[in-house]
Amino acid sequence: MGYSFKPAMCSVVKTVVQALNAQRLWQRIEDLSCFTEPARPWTRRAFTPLHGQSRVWLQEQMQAAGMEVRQDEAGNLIGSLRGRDPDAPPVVTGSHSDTVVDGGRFDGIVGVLAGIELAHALQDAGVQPLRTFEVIDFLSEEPSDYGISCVGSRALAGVLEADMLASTNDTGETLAQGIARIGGQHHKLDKVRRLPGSVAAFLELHIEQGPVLEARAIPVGVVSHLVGIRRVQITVQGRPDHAGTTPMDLRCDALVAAARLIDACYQQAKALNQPDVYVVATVGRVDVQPNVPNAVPGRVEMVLELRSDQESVLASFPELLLQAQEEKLRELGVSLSTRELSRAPVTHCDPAIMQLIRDSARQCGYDSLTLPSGAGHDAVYMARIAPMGMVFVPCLNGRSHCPEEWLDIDQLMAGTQVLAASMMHLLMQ
Ligand code: HGY
Ligand code: MN
Ligand code: MN
Repeated sequence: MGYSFKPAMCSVVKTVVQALNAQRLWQRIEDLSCFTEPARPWTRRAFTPLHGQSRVWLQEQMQAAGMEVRQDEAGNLIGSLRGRDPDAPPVVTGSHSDTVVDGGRFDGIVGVLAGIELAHALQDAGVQPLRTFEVIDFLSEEPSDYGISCVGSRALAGVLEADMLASTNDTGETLAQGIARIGGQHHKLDKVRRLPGSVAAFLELHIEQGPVLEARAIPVGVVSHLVGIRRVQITVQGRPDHAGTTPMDLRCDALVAAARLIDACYQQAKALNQPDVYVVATVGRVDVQPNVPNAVPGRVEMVLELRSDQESVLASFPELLLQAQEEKLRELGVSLSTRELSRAPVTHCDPAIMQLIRDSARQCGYDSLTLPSGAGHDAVYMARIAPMGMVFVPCLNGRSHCPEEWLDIDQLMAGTQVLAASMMHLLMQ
């Protein structure tokens, strides 16, 4: 999609950007952060009653901003402001309001609330754009308890596959049942699917979740591409035994084997990094059975998460790792099985949208920096159906997925103004 800066537009863009209300936006950040597990701020997991309650509040905020609100069959909460031309494909923004466990108050949340703030500013300024404007709170961007992330945006892109819907959480409930439990209809996902061309453009505002913008003291990031992410479940099958009576050389200790695999994974990822090759590998989830002090661990289930900007690394890393460790694991008397949970390719942002964000940042008086995203986002799936761009804002010490996650109101407003200006240029042509 092309666009051009037209002076006449700039005056309308300026009117709407000036109608953005920092206090109203910041109050919404604070109000939404109240929906957390009290003992673990900030934890608001998708598919929980707490997330459901926060969605009721979010719906009220979208309505207060003049939006019509619905939940689609995949559990996405969608606010829309009708444009003058109902037939023109909408311009969409959004992100996610669910968190990781012990997460922050800004990851995902700033993108949803900044979108609502733009709708509110349009209403306050009495501006009805040519195109319909949509704000989406995507369901479960964070890896859900079923092991699947970006549930709502995958559904919208038509890639929430049957095997994913059959994935289960610890209670044995499937993702499909979880979607039904929160009011979705997993057997009607065809109604959710948006075809390429049905959305004019998608933009997402997000905290960088990394250190670059803060270190360079630049207020706005223009994302160039997002790393590919591959998640593989590895099951190490040993033999549970009495911890006191089983001699060391007769054990099949699944956790010792898993520990060796995890260290090998760490070393392999470190070795692959080059100035122009980004590779990170993490085993952040480990379930040990029977997980008691006086029994030799008989079974370990863990998730290897790999991220890289190189498709060749994404394609081969787990296989190379297991191949290299095969002999050592055999000596430990354990067996391995793997199951691919998900795989997202390296995703490039639309060059015209990137330039629009740069131009909008300049129009709003901000320097910007082009940089990649090491984090995954719903924008990866929206890029399958529309020209996509992302606006980053700095976060304190580059930290995220932790309670220390923070950005200040001015940093948030800079990103919101640039998102709003960029969206306005797209909404008006
Ligand atoms: O894990 C991620 O990259 C994102 O923050 N959910
Ligand atoms: Mn996250
Ligand atoms: Mn996020």
